[in-house]
Amino acid sequence: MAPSGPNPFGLYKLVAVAVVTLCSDWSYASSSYSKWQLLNKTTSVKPDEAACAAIQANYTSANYRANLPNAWMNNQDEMCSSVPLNQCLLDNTKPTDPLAFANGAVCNQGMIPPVYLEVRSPEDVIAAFEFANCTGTKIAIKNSGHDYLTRSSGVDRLLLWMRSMQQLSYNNAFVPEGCPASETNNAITAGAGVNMDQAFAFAEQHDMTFIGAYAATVGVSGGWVQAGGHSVLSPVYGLGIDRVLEFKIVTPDGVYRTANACQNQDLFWALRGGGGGSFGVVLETSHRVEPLIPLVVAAITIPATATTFTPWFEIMVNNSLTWSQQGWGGHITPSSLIDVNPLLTLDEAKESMAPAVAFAEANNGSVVFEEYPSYYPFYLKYVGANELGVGNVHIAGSRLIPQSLFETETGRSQLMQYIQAIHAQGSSPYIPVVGPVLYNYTTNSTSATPAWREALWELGAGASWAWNSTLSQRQAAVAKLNNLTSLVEQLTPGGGAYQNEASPFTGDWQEAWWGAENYASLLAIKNKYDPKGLLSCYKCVGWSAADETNSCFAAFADSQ
Ligand SMILES: Cc1cc2nc3c(=O)[nH]c(=O)nc-3n(C[C@H](O)[C@H](O)[C@H](O)COP(=O)(O)OP(=O)(O)OC[C@H]3O[C@@H](n4cnc5c(N)ncnc54)[C@H](O)[C@@H]3O)c2cc1C
Ligand SMILES: *[C@@H]1O[C@H](CO)[C@@H](O)[C@H](O)[C@H]1NC(C)=O
Ligand SMILES: *[C@@H]1O[C@H](CO)[C@@H](O)[C@H](O)[C@H]1NC(C)=O
Ligand SMILES: *[C@@H]1O[C@H](CO)[C@@H](O)[C@H](O)[C@H]1NC(C)=O
Ligand SMILES: *[C@@H]1O[C@H](CO)[C@@H](O)[C@H](O)[C@H]1NC(C)=O
Ligand SMILES: *[C@@H]1O[C@H](CO)[C@@H](O)[C@H](O)[C@H]1NC(C)=O
Ligand SMILES: *[C@@H]1O[C@H](CO)[C@@H](O)[C@H](O)[C@H]1NC(C)=O
Ligand SMILES: *[C@@H]1O[C@H](CO)[C@@H](O)[C@H](O)[C@H]1NC(C)=O
Ligand SMILES: *[C@@H]1O[C@H](CO)[C@@H](O)[C@H](O)[C@H]1NC(C)=O
Ligand SMILES: CC(=O)N[C@H]1CO[C@H](CO)[C@@H](O)[C@@H]1O
Repeated sequence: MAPSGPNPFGLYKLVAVAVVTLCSDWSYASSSYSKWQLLNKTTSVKPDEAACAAIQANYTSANYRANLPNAWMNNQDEMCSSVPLNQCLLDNTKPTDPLAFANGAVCNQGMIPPVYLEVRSPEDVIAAFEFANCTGTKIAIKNSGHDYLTRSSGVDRLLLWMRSMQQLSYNNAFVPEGCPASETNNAITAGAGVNMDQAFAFAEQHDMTFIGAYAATVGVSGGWVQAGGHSVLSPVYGLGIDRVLEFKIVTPDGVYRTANACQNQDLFWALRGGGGGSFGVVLETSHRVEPLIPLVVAAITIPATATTFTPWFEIMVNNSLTWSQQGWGGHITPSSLIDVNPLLTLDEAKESMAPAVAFAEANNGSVVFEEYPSYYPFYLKYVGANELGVGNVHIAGSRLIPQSLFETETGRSQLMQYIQAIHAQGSSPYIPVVGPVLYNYTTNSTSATPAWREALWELGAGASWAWNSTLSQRQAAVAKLNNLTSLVEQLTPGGGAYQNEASPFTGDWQEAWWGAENYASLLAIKNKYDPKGLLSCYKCVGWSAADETNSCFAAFADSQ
């Protein structure tokens, strides 16, 4: 087998695309497409040793994976989790381990689409939708490949790869097309292939701040901004969905549209929280940016031990409400708190964090307070060093935790019990403190779950399984995750979850990720622009029980 990317099977590139008007014109392309699919079983080729070595050396590099059409960050997007033989992975703990590729090791296509199209213009997307409409092929859209829920890959889909859409511009008098000329904004407009690292650097060059994710290679225009989009600055400056001003998009009916507050408003609302890969292919997004923001950073670490776990988290739970109201945002782990604050002075910051500092000092921890003139140098020092690892299976499983739980002693003690339950299962709590607590939200301006507007923390536990695990090992990991998910759901009745980082096995996903009312409106908008369901992804708007049965998570459905 010939590796041509981290999935050693690779995938085939669709080169020339012409805009045609009759379905019969697609019959040749359609028959070639089925030939490509068949190649997965019949082709045996000589290994390209240099290509294999490069993949092995970079197997756990997010940057390497972000630049390939056939690599995703987490293995569940590449393997078919329900069918352990339907995958083609290396041993991520040791990518040179021959167990993965020698002596009859399996190499199957998994969830990786057999064919991709590198999108360079709206016309490419229009042609792809015609092909899909005429041949019944479903389309998947991939940008950076960070999705935890397998929504940017898919068995037998035609993959549209967005990474080549690299334009970036800054406008200090941006007016969304068709809006009153008086409504000007500082805005950055990014092509669909631009990632966070590029937007952060570009904004800084223009003395501006882009409010973005805590990861260098998450995309600016894809699943992040279309589903929610949190930042450590969200407590003060809001979510990605709050800050986006305009989308340029090709909808599945083949029309290139502009969606903003003044035209295609239904689509604009749906794209602000409805989720990626659902309403069309976004070619470009424009985002409100802020002037350079001076920040205070608190980086407090402790050597985590069996005895520090509970008192450390008690301090976090007891103080988080006050901290958020003072403008802090960041991440908490059993051994660290790394927070930024754009509102406090250095002295105020030290006073505010005193309980955590005292605990760290009493437990051999380290305490650093720093002032930065802007976000970018903070990003360079802290984000790369604290990013989550990739190249493995990582299933997310979080829920949004409302401020109200932190307000009462009962609520705080319930939260502590849940955090201890995560610990007891051998997992580590995942806690981005990113609720838009101080952001002045306009009612129903976005379609994500209204639970965001009450949220202080995102909290949860993930799940994982080894690259070569058996189905029963995978099912056991999902059963543990489901137990934790039901506990946190009981803690937050009527609440919600951030779809991008929620458990894929959430039972009432429509309710949890959007709320019943938003879901009904989103479904109507989906049916208006994509009546044939040419775009279909796992638990995206319009997903059905029949789709579930055919999905690569089917073997986990009955454990919900
Ligand atoms: C290491 C890591 C760190 C993360 N950090 C954060 C964080 O700090 N804040 C946060 O909010 N989230 C974070 N996430 C979650 C992240 O927001 C989601 O994984 C998100 O879906 C990534 O979007 P993407 O476009 O980069 O990825 P992809 O996997 O390429 O796409 C995700 C979804 O968007 C769709 N999509 C992509 N491009 C387009 C397009 N041009 N038009 C239409 N649909 C499109 C895809 O079809 C898919 O449904 C993180 C995830 C990882 C793995
Ligand atoms: C891949 O890994 C090799 C060896 O570590 C390194 O020299 C090379 O720069 C990497 N390539 C990419 C594209 O990251
Ligand atoms: C979609 O496909 C149908 C046949 O299923 C065809 O009649 C119609 O013209 C196609 N529409 C477009 C926009 O290609
Ligand atoms: C929110 O706005 C959308 C889009 O305009 C609309 O379809 C929906 O009905 C609104 N929901 C509520 C509760 O007002
Ligand atoms: C946290 O607050 C509770 C009361 O709500 C108190 O019992 C506990 O001692 C506090 N813990 C710490 C470490 O401050
Ligand atoms: C701190 O470290 C010292 C030296 O390693 C050790 O003797 C001491 O017990 C530690 N204290 C705590 C509270 O962990
Ligand atoms: C919040 O928005 C409302 C209406 O848009 C405005 O009247 C109010 O002053 C704003 N509050 C803050 C703190 O910006
Ligand atoms: C899976 O791979 C590991 C090495 O990463 C190996 O030790 C283990 O035996 C393998 N398990 C199975 C079931 O093959
Ligand atoms: C899940 O919880 C149930 C009931 O609380 C328990 O019986 C079961 O063993 C748990 N399963 C796992 C995998 O932890
Ligand atoms: C393992 C695998 O994915 N095999 C697929 C190869 O392509 C054919 C034709 O589409 C499928 O039927 C197989 O399932």
